[in-house]
Amino acid sequence: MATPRKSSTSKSDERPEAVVGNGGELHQLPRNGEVMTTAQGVPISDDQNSLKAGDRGPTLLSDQVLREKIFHFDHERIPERVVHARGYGAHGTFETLESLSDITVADLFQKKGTKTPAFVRFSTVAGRAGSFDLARDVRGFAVKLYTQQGNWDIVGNNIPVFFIQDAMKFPDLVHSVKEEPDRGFPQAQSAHDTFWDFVSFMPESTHMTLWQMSDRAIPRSFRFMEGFGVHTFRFVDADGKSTFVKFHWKPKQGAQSVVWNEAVKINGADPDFHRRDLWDAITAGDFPQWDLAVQLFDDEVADSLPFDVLDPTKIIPEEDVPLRVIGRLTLDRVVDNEFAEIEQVAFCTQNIVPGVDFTNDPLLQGRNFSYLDTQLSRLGSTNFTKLPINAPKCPVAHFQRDGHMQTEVPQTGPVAYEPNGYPDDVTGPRAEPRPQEASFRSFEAQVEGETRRIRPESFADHYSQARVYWISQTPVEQQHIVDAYTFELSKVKNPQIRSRVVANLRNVDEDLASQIADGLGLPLPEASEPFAPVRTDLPASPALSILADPPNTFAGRKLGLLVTDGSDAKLVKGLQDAFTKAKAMVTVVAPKVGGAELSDGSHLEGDELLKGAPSVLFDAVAIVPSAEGVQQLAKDPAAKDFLNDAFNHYKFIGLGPDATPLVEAVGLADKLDDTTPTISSAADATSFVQECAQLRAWERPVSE
Ligand code: HDE
Repeated sequence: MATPRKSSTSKSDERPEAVVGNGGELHQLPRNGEVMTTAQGVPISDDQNSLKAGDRGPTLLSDQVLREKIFHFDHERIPERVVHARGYGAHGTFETLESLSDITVADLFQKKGTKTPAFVRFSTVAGRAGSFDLARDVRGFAVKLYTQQGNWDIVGNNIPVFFIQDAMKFPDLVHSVKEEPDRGFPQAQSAHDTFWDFVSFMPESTHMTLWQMSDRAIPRSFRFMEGFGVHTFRFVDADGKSTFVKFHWKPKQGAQSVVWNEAVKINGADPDFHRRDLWDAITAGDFPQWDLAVQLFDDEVADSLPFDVLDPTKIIPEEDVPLRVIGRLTLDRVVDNEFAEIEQVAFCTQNIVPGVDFTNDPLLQGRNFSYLDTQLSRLGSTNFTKLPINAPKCPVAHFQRDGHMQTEVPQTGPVAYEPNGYPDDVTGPRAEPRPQEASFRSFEAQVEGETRRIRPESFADHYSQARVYWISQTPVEQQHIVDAYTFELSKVKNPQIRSRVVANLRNVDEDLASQIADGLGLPLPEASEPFAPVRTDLPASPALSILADPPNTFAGRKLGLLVTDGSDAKLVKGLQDAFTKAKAMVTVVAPKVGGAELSDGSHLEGDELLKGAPSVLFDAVAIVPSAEGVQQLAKDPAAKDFLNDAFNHYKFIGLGPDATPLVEAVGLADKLDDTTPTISSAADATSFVQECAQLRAWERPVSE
């Protein structure tokens, strides 16, 4: 098993060495067993007791060791991100799979096989840093590529469209979804009046809310999400010619989500479910991977599409412009320090490299101001680029100087400007005309027109693609969307808001709108007046459904294996072997965390206590108690929930031959079928893992 953690060795009482200019590598001072010092490097022998006058006397202000320790502690927190505050990340590598040298001069795409260090941060949007992982929310998918020509940040989401078309509206959108300012709640939720009030007046949000109400907004984990650059960008070649490009990250693990009731329970059972999942997978050597696929097209194709490619509330269907896989991202190293790396990483949409450029998407243009600006209040200094996680891994040379927390001595000599006539050894860096591939040159575009505060006519159709999304979902997914709208709007206290949302949805699909109205007990309102005619001729795009293209593998997923004392040792081993062979993880759950004595007298270590590990934490479960053990389980609410929830969440359930009393105790005896097989042998275990590759038994009639 690979272990990506750095090992730290215990040293003698040598003093730590100073670490200087490390080229962006994260550094750790050697510390284990070292002499403890103050921040000034003064060795100290007592870090536990403050300096007092007399045995029980007052603590003295003259205790500089105490003052320094408390001073630093008092200032440990920095402002959390105004959005995307809760997140988690990991290091990895991006490998170029195909040269794109005919399309872009971007250094990393010149040669197949080029490897570029990467750091990725996934996040929820609305919740605070301490909120739970399985909020119904958009997920951030931000990738920093440390290329040889500077840092390139693709700051995307797991949903390919956005709520608004113009950056000017972003503060309103965010204020509406965040906690209501008078009461300071609800947190990490869109299910409240202000959010739905805002979007009800914002028909352009309709497309994105359909995605947000879909299972995409409750992913199984970060590893099972797609990522999207959202905006249309440009690739630029050596002649300065541009090709439009859209970025897609496709998980090799397959896309997967949980069901809503499961999400609610996971938040209680393990609020860190997503970050733990990423950590566990990487530390177990199961490195998640995403293909980077691009949609490439020119002006002619852009003009032929029924939507404006500058409108971030629209996608370009994969069926119209196919995806081309050009690289692969592998995350293979967990962080050494959450604060230094995940909290301090600063993504900026403005960070692009030669060969990449922006388009006039008005949302992107606004973002290019916001991300740099926000780092100042979050990280406190213009020198945030010197933090190891943000520092480029290529040479950096400029005359920017000073500022708070300047950590480098950038140059010697008198020169901090250009042009200058000083000799070569002190003249400093020079910016001179260079070919496109050698330095960044903004794409040369023709601009004309009057300056006006307007929205282009070409952005006016707000419903046609929302309809395409809806008709592209499987019936199961459509039902989840209806359920999610009904739940969210049920939390809205003002019935007029509910009505306005449903009025907008009538322009997407009558059936969708009437099902939601029915679920809310709301008289069906008149449809709202669309700004542009809704196109009902656009075909479905199967690529928009998660369930239409299942991964058909249980690899990377987790089996919860419930055992008791006396469980059949051969069966337990058969299950462990079959799932491990299928590259899945197995967690042994037992009434006592110490584990169980199996039928052959061997001891099986437990990973989790039954009361602390509900089945929502697993992708499938196997329940193989002994004939005696099951009697206890049949009376245990935790065991009953374990089975009942797994059943109601459509999970595959393997049942040992003696599990019947538990099955009867939860009233499922007449509901067993192929998706709840009896496991009596190692061969059964092997076919069970194959069944589990379907991930969920969606045909199961859980509500009957
Ligand atoms: Fe962001 N966004 N955003 N956003 N965004 C931030 O930058 C902003 C938008 C996204 O893991 C902030 O460093 C504006 C779209 C991600 O550190 C801030 C607008 C997309 C992350 C900001 C948008 C995103 C952020 C807060 C509309 C998907 C987390 C902290 C014009 C394509 C990055 C920070 C991380 C974070 C502004 C819209 C994705 C305030 C003004 C569209 C993944 O700068």
